[in-house]
Amino acid sequence: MSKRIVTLAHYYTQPEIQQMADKVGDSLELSLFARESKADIIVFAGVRFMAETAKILNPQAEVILPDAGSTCSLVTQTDVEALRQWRESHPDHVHVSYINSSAAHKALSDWIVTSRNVDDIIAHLYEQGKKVIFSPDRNMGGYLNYQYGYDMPLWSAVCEVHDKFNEAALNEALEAVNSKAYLIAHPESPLPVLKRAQYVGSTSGMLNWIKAYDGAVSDVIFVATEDGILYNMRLARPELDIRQAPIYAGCQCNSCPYMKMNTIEAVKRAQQGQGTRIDYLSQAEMDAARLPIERMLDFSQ
Ligand code: CIZ
Ligand code: SF4
Repeated sequence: MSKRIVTLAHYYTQPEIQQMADKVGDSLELSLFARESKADIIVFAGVRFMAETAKILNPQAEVILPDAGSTCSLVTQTDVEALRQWRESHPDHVHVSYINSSAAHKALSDWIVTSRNVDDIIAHLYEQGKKVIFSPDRNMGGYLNYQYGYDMPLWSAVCEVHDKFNEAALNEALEAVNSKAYLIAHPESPLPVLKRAQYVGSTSGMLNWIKAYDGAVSDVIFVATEDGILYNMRLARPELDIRQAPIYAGCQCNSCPYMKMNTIEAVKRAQQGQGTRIDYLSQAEMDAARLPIERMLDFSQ
């Protein structure tokens, strides 16, 4: 019997890759899809931590990452041994980690969160009187501390893509618009940018915001996130003036180099069984990483 193959693509991959996929989504949607999938082979056109999450949630499946180099700066900026020590230096805190983290990192966490459920999960922990440490994204953690008055100690890694959005360039771009201008932003962006935003939310949250937009079509909507999602936004609302937020004056050109390693050729090769197999995680590591992910999925249901 031939093997069943399913191809998943993240919103940040190029449009041609998204068109080749059986399912397109953000990291949470793709993880949930991978967990329920009956496929023998999952080709994950995304980055390594996402493919690892799929393997952890569906260990029966063979998970293939098209390009071995598709990492994420939140992962490469985090030394897992240093993280272990940081966690041990806060023995009375709950360790909440963003899903953009390696399997080894997740295995050192009490809860995993995504940008969609992070507000609710941390509020739930504070309501229970818990103390929380947050890793790895210091922009996201800093925004939560600012927004809700928390005092979470933060790990210090950033998304090298979102961290580039720049307040001064943004102010200039907003002022240059004659009609009304909006800003929607992903919480991986720097705090001064987030403070200017009308909406701060996850990849899917921003897409839904665009879908529900009922203002004038002459308005300009700036989006502070990776450029891949603009394709889906324009597909959903072609009549709107949607622009990527600038990273310096005149440059609306911010994309994730790791996501873009998913070329058409690499994805086609992966569909033929070639690429990086996520087969290097030990059973113990997968079991330890699954616990905090399942905790999040149970909470979100
Ligand atoms: O990798 C990222 O920056 C994001 C926002 C992923 C996701 O889908 O939430
Ligand atoms: Fe990582 Fe940023 Fe790329 Fe997302 S956009 S995969 S957080 S480097």
